[in-house]
Amino acid sequence: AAAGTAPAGRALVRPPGPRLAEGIVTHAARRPVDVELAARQHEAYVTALRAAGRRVRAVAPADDLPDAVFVEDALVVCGDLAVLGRSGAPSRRGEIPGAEQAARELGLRIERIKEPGTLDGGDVLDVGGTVYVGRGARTNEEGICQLARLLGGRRVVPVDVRGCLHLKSAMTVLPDGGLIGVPEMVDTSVLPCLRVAPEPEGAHVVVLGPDHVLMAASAPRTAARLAADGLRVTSVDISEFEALDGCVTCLSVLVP
Ligand code: CIR
Repeated sequence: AAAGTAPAGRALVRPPGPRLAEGIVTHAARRPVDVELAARQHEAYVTALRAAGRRVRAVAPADDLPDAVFVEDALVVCGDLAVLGRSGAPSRRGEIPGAEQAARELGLRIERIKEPGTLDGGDVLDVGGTVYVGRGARTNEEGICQLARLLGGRRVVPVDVRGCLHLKSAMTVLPDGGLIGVPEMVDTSVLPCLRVAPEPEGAHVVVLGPDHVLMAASAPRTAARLAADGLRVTSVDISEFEALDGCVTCLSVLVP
């Protein structure tokens, strides 16, 4: 790559299946999900990743598993290590074998969270120096301890989350390493400063490059603020996934 343009790397996605509308809903208001619209939204999401230079690999579809499209929850990738999760929601554990296969095909080392540990990838926010891990309905203390052991020397900080599904429902990281999110949903006493997103959907940012982020179209005020700060913001409509408590981060796993 030319100076200053590190290769963008890869991304794992998993196409939505025919039973998507049966996915778990905990926080959103239950409403019908348009499966065909969801498929088109997913394609546009993949197009946005590709446009940013990501090589996108699809995990084999899992048509019987409504929530499989939220591939981020099945595995955590740190460098050349993939840690397979074990969701606090038993109905999501069937997603692991397909995720494991994809991680093997990428040549990653495989480890796994074991009973009685639970962990969803949506609870793991790697900001470089520190890995924040949400403690809540999907990820327990034992799961966090197992992850910390597997990550060796990394600094792992548990963060209690409330009123949302995962840590990354409440906060994510900006390209400069700063946190952005909803302070009421996380225990801010264990965090450095958290930039307040002007709307809850603005808590969800995928870093596509040193000055480029991907966000949901449902966060226009946050997008405008970040653009005013000089970031390039790509927005995608993911309404059908938001109806199932999903957000932009959970539809992919970025792999170096
Ligand atoms: C679930 O409740 O498990 C799915 N309906 C949504 C998962 C969203 N995942 C994420 O934000 N990491």
